[in-house]
Amino acid sequence: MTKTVTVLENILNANDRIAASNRAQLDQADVFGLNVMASPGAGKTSVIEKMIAGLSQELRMAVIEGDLATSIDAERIEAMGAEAVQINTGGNCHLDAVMLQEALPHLTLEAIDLLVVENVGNLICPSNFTLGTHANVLIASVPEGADKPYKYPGMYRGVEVVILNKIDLLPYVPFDLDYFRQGVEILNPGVAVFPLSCRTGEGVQAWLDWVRLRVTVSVADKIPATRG
Ligand SMILES: Nc1nc2c(ncn2[C@@H]2O[C@H](COP(=O)(O)OP(=O)(O)O)[C@@H](O)[C@H]2O)c(=O)[nH]1
Ligand SMILES: [Mg+2]
Repeated sequence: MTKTVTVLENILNANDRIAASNRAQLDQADVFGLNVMASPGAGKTSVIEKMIAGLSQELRMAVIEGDLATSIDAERIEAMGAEAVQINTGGNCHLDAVMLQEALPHLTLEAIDLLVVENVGNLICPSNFTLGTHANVLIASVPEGADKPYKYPGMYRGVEVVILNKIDLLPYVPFDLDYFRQGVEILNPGVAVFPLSCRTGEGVQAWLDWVRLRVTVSVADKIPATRG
């Protein structure tokens, strides 16, 4: 009789267990973790740079950068004045919970309120691997085309927020915003969508407001209720 080995399922179960332990570490230190996913070049690092510029007066931020190779993005983050840890996946197309587990000891979690994880640029694999962060963000961008929600449903289903970056290019690049929004809404009803431009700054404030609120609510959730 043929034996079937469910390798992928076992890998994902093991990943989830480590993700749970990562989450426990973050919770213990009152750190809110954000997993930022997108295709290469959509503007992940640019959005994180805007977050550092706009939020670091109020929130202590650190960034974990996931890339196949190089520390180019970590250097960009450090140039903005935030602490950065680079993970090189050596060919892997996504971060997984073990990689985050190995990166966390390089940070002083007690000195951080918001940990942003820039995942490897890819619209398929990262959505299959939980990291232990508290929210998943997907950054789409105008030049990629409005059909991406329909083509990459797994990614669009598994996120709490969708950013549409590079709206400064809308006058120059064909992009049907309604078609895009419809696709997002079908896959992920009610998901927050933030159209913005890192280039002009348009829409960035609304995104920063969401982050600020989300971090505050998360911390407030953990404060034990007082008895009257
Ligand atoms: N026109 C335009 N270009 C942008 C915008 N945001 C980022 N870019 C450019 O897009 C390219 C990729 O950005 P980057 O943040 O490195 O993307 P990542 O690979 O997803 O981290 C860079 O050349 C950025 O300058 C934007 O809002 N408008
Ligand atoms: Mg980047």
